[in-house]
Amino acid sequence: MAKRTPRVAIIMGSKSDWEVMQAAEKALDALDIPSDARVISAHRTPERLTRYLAGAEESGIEVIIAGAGAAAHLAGVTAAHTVLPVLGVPIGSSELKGLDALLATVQMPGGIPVATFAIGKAGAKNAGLFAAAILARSDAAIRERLEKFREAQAAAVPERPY
Ligand code: RP5
Repeated sequence: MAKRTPRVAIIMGSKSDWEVMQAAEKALDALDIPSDARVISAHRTPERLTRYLAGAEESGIEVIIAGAGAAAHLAGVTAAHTVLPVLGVPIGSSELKGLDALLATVQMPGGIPVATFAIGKAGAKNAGLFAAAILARSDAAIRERLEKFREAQAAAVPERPY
């Protein structure tokens, strides 16, 4: 079967971030939304970043999820290069366990917004779901799948703790 055009990019500063960022891919897969995962570092591979972003929108990407740890500038630099929505996921890969990445991602000066999610896997999962919510505004099939996901999630919560 032909590979479908990815609508969401999942970029991350290092291969070591994939363990966390897979949660974004998993959330998108569950809603049947094709995504494209790439290792792109804002400081180690700056040219790869500009090249990828220059072609992203034209290739069909509508939302970019960017995960990075430590002095995490990937999401901010990405947002500087595109008007696509950028969802930042701080990763707890450093000695400061993600607090550094959280502050670096969330504290964008006014003018270039990055929507920032929780540190780690919960943040990656929610970034995937949020990307789906953005696409659902103009795609009724995704909206329906998102609503079904919420219903199933609610149904799986037991009413009693015992
Ligand atoms: C950041 O530094 C990456 O996003 C990663 O979280 C962290 C460590 O990267 P590696 O040294 O494991 O490649 O840029």
